Amino acid sequence: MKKILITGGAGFIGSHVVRRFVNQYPHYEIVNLDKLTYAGNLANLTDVEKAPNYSFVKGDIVDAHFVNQLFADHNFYGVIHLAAESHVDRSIADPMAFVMTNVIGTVNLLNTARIAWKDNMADHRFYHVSTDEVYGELHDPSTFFTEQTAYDPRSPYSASKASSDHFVRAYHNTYRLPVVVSNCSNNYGSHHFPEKLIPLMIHNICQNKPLPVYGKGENVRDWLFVEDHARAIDLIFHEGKNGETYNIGGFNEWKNLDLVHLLCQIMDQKLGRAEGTSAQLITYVTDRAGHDLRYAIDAHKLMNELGWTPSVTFEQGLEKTVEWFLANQTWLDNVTSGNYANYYDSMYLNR
Ligand code: NAD
Ligand code: TDX
Repeated sequence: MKKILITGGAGFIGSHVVRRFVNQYPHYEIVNLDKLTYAGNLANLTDVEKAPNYSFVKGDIVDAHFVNQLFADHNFYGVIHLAAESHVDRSIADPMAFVMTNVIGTVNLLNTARIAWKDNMADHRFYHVSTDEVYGELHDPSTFFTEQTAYDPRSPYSASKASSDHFVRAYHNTYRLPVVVSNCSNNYGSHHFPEKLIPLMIHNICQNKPLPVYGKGENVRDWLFVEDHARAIDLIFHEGKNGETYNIGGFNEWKNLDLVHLLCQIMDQKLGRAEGTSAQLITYVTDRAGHDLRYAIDAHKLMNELGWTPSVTFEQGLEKTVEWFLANQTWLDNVTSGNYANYYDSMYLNR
């Protein structure tokens, strides 16, 4: 049994990665390490929590003593590192939380792994999951972010992720730590925390609340279905070349305002409302400070070298996503009221 540590496995993307690895690889033992911040929710993993090859550990990647002890207790073959503070607006309000988890937490994991693996470094793998935001913003509509694009982070969130990416590559160069890095575009799908654009809009449409569009809604994002990201992570973890970076994206660019209109249309149909009802909730609000204009990923390296392609169209992925949110109102109510914080106590402390 190979033991794999997945950090941030109770979050949005992490829970999809944990689910995939637990189900696809019964011969791996998956250890999910998560601090359970506001964004971490064990209810994201109810379908796999009793699997014999899955276990959960509550802890903070910033705590060096704790991380050292975890590596001493388990002989990890590999790490898939997703734990992070992930919301740009929160990084503007509280940058230090992003420095602590995204930078210090990542360096803690790197340090511990290099010491634990020093006698047989080549037999291991450290996978760092990162974002397209490290490349900055694009203005010319014909350009895309490639793996060669120079870093130009412009928000505290992207600066902290860029810093962590640099540390990961520095550990590869300096200590020969066997790393792979991926930089992915905006994800969407089930279990997405409703502070991010798509789940926030779905939630507010259901509740008949205003739909806050920042600025004029002209900023462009490149959207990828979260299960396709998890599939790419699986492929890169197993077949990616040591020391390499892979960009992941869906070639699926949308202006925010167009996307919100599309969601309003889908939701009107699903909720049996007259066409145009939900769009009346659109409200223009003050723009995000330093709001990046456009992100767009060139994913050709991943497609050509490892044979990855997205499995669903945006229409299919969005349909599945909306249906999941409508069928899981309790999940949405719990995360918006904070009730899920009690879930850990009932599942893990009282049994
Ligand atoms: P998320 O905010 O939904 O989940 C983050 C998880 O990390 C949570 O479960 C949280 O409890 C945990 N965590 C936070 N601080 C921790 C700490 N100090 N110690 C241990 N656990 C901690 O984030 P997400 O959207 O699932 O993103 C996961 C990763 O993917 C992040 O590294 C993010 O930068 C990257 N990413 C996200 C997107 C996206 O669109 N969401 C796109 C590209 C890359
Ligand atoms: O209420 C809103 N109104 C609005 O217009 C929110 C929450 C967002 N927006 C805009 C800002 C962005 O242009 O929508 C776009 C998407 O915003 P977010 O969902 O906050 O995502 P973004 O800032 O693009 O970052 C996301 O993609 C890359 C993730 O949150 C990051 O973790 C990931 O690395």
